[in-house]
Amino acid sequence: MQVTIGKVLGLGGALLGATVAAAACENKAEQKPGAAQSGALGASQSLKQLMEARGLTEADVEAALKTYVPGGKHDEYMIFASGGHSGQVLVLGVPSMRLLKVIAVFAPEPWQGYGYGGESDKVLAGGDQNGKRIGWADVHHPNLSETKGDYDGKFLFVNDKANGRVAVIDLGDFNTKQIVANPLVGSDHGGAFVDPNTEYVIETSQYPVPLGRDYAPITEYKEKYRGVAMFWKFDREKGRIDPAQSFAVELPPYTQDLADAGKLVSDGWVFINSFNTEMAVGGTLEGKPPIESGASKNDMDYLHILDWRKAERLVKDGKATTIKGMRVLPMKVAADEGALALVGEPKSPHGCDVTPDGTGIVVGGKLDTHATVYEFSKIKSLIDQKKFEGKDEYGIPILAFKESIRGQVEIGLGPLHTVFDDKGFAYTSVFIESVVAKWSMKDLKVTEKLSVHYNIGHIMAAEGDTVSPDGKYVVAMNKMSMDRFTKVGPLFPQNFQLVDTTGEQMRILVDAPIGIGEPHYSQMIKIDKLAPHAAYKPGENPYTGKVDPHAVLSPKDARIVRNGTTVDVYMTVIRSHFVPDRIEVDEGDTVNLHMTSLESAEDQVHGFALNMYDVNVSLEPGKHENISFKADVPGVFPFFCTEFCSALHLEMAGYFLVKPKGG
Ligand code: RUQ
Ligand code: CUA
Repeated sequence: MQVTIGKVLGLGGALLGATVAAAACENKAEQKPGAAQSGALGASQSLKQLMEARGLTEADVEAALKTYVPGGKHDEYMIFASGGHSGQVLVLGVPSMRLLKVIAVFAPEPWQGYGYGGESDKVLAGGDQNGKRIGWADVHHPNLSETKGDYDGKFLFVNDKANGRVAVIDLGDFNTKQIVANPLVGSDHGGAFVDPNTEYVIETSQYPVPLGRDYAPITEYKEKYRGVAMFWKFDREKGRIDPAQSFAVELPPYTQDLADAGKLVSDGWVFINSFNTEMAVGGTLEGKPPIESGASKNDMDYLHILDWRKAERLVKDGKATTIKGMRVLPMKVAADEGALALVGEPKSPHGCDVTPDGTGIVVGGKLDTHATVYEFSKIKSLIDQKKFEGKDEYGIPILAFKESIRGQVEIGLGPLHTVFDDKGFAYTSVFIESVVAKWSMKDLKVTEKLSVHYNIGHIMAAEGDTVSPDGKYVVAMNKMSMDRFTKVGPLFPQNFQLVDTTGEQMRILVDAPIGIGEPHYSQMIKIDKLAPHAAYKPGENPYTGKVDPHAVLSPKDARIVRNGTTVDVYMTVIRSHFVPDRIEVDEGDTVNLHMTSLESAEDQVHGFALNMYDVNVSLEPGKHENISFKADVPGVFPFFCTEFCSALHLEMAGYFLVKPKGG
């Protein structure tokens, strides 16, 4: 007997025969009512019986076969997904959708020892604003570094929409190495995306403010409030953003939204959409319309078209002014020199996505039923000919909408973001309708709609932002899950759905609830492009990439050195002891702990936690950590390892004693 499995088993070879032989089907034993659920786990059941017992359809079994990855086998792709308000980045495997890691980025994370006294504190401090620690972030759009328009697997950049910051994650150790705070504005949205060779990490603002965030009355919104496009210079050698080489371009206060960099033919350009070109400023208590309705009056907002290479040249030629230490190219200069133009875009647009060949820019209209496809060559020739329809009140030239587009796709209610496959199809997330709309880029016609669950925001495709997307998978990133999962209280999980796009029809393969929210964008990279290291070099400081000057490479070198009221402790860490394991200081001393893990075996991790002083670091093999604090609380404080590293893990401990003043 055989159980026929649906014909569309498209993905990759062996799994995909049209039938699955159910060898155990000779077992004719009748299912007893009530025995169904326990029977479902029995080893000798036939596939058909298992399906019946668990209430699974053939489509379910097909989805399971396409996505099940046994322990010990690895996934084909990796997803880097925004962790939303958690401030972190989620790493998932595809097709299993297993959660592999949560990378600590903008918020402290105890397991990774991120933000609890060690070197990572300096990274978090990079995101301070006005000397204030910002304790959270809203991570929106992770973007992988690119070389020639293809993901190179080296770095990941993410933006904090809430506080206008950008982080750099090194995929050598999946650690956040740098956070930079935008000195000009307090929020961003178009970012953190890169040009095809990652010369710049680009971040465009969201809510306009006076640049530099100084005070100006809201009645002077049009005159004093501004948006900005930041070009953070990325130094690949150092693996860091170089703020001194970075610059910004001033933009009108149009509430810039999403953005994308050109590629291939449009390389060197950036496209930024906007809403609230009405420049509504609210005033609900004063009886004025809320920003929401004020911002929805016009039929058209503006897509901003920016020639960033020209802007870069203008900045180099000294045409920029400096605000809060950042070089800012005035929009008047950018416009007059032909580096900045606008073109209309239908009603409250969202999403701004350049096609893989770089010829088109797709913009969704939240309050429109269309996605508009702009044609880069048309835009370019209008700009070259200086053929403008007029200028906005800031003197920025406006191109004629009709002459700038390839066409419009009738999508449905609430199109947002668009991604691409390898066969000339685009996939647009449609928020209000809760569907993925698949459409042909050749004739701009929708060919299929797939219901997703529910209210999809972003959508993502395998290698979808490169010049050569892979096809195969699309991921719907849904805002709501309603009835999809067991209830966990009034705050429901958000839901990623893995969609198979290889067949004639799209199929949902996995529902993957996400335990933190609200996730926005993600990117999916082929696993073989990543080459993370399994351990650090002995004594390596992960934040310099070098052997730390304070590294202790042998227990023989472990020591405690007092210098006035400063105590330096040079400590080694290996299964299952710390050397030294007794440290005594005087109240008020400054204590510097220098700790090196002498482990070299893969996955042999220790932690170091110190009572009272809020100290906790993770010590992966080879890693060196430096911790500094003032011993301002007298008493006796155990320190101990926080990873179950060996049978004698609990014994991996010591004492930190602080002798009271005058004691
Ligand atoms: S934005 S849906 Cu940053 Cu669309 Cu999230
Ligand atoms: Cu080292 Cu537990």
